[in-house]
Order: sequence, then structure tokens, then C-alpha cells
Amino acid sequence: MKEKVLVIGAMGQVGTDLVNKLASIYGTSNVIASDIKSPQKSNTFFETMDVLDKNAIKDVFTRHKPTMVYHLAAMLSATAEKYPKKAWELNMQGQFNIFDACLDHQVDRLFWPSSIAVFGPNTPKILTPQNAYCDPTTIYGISKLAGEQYCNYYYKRYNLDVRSIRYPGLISWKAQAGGGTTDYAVEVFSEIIKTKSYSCFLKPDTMLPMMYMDDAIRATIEILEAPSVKIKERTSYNIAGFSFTPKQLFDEIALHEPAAEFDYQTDERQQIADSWPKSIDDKVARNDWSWHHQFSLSKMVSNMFENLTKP
Ligand code: AKB
Repeated sequence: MKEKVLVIGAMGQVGTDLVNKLASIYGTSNVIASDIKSPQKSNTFFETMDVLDKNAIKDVFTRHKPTMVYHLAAMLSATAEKYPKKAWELNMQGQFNIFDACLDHQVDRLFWPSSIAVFGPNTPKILTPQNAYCDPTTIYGISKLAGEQYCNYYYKRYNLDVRSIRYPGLISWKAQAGGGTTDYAVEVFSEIIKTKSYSCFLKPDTMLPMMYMDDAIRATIEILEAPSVKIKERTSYNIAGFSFTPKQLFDEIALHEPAAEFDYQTDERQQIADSWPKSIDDKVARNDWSWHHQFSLSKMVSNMFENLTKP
């Protein structure tokens, strides 16, 4: 069957890379990108759509008849703490609207992203297991934890084939991150290349689980392409790349830019980071759908410099 793929939240950090990759797999004319804001240019069809506007959603689904949907639109941890009610509405109501549209329009498969933010201060911090105790303290984490259960509910009750992974912090060069607690690990590259200095909003020893975007995109596509029987976890899967502290990342960056200078001015994001795991155990995803990461910290840093300094 010919796939039609709809990516919602296509202009965000994940969406930007995902749309390009999907276009190379399914063909540009079979990918529809959508976001609340319009891009200056787009290689694929583009639809401006607000996930809180049910009529607009119905219109897009009716015209394009997607067979696969990636619903990425959400407010991330740091911005969500500034606007908790708005974040709850966007993350939850947006999810309800898209899930219902997928049911109404008989979408075959749906991807919905969760996050390491579902974990909280009482979750084991080292190699956090798949089914660890979750007590998130951010509104973003609470919305993701509720959203995971909603995925499971829609799968069991309505047979909606929704699949999910818990993203760690994601590092990419095509698009900036926006509104997250792990954003320092993206911002630092452009700042060092531009100004040779970077002031970090987390303490030097704050270890967090991270992943290079190439691995994250591969995981996102692989989980949706896996045969349905392999997807046994219908809430969301832990996936891991590597973990590092700001100091470890900056030491690696200094190998590429010896003149780089770093300092630390912590803000409210430190508290969020302190509530999250330091590393993730992803053996369930490895066993169920053969997930494996490819990028290490040093390979990621080299790749970032290579791409960001290309003439
Ligand atoms: C954030 O920092 O909010 C995100 C995430 C870990 O989900 N990058």
C-alpha cells in the first residue's frame, strides 16, 4: 500500500530532520508537513494547522488521507513551567484531537513522543528501567506520563496502533532546540562557533541522558515501521544514546575549538534537570524491536562541528 505520511509539529527540532528523512523514504509527494506557523519554504506539501483547532484538523485529514501520522507538537519542559495551563492544554487537548482524528480517518499507525521527563525525583537515577516508578514534578512530565497512559488506552480500547518512545535530550544541527532543559547541549555549538564562549544554565556536573538526532530519527522511523506484534509496550519505550555532564561535553568541544571558554550561570532549569535520570536502561526496546544507538559523545561532537562549519 502506498503510504501518505503526515508530520504534525514539522518545524520543531525533531520535525525538521524527520520530514527530510521521511521524504527520502516515501517520496516528497507522499509527505505532508504541518505546523502552527508557516515556513519560508518547504520541500513537501505544507499545511498550517493548530492542533487545538478540530475543524482545521478534520480538513487536513480529509484532504490528505494520511496512513501514518507523527504527532510531535508539544510545549517542552522549561517553557511549560512558565505557562503551565497553556502547556497542559496544548499537550493534552492536542493529543486528544489528533488521536480522535486518527481514529475517525482510519490511520494505520501513529507516533507520539514521550520523554525522560516522565521520571521524577524518586525514580532510580542510574540506568532507569523501563517500568520505573514515575513521579514527575514538571507539568511537561505530568502531561507526558498521562499521554503515555492515553496511548495505551487508545490501543487497548480502540485498537489505534499508536507507538511511542521516551526521548532523552536531543542534539541536532539543522534546527535549534526550543524551550527544553537539555537545550544547552544544542545551543553551545552555535555559540562556540560564533563567539568562542558559552554560559551554561546547568551546573558542570549535571549528568543527563542524551542522543544525537540521527539516532533519534532512526528510532522514530524504526518503531513505526516495526511489525505490530513486536511492539509489546504500548505506553512508551525507554531508548538511550549516551549520558554526559556539561563539563564532559565542553571538554570534548574544546578538542575541536581550543579557544572555547565556558562558564556556568544556573537558572530554574537546574531544578528540572536534577529531577531527571542520569542514564536510561533501554534493553526492552533493544529486545522488542531491535533498537540500537550508533553515536557516541565524541562521534556526535565531531559530526556537529563538521556540519556546522561546512562552507
Ligand atoms: C526537554 O528538555 O524538555 C526535552 C525533553 C528531555 O523532553 N528535551
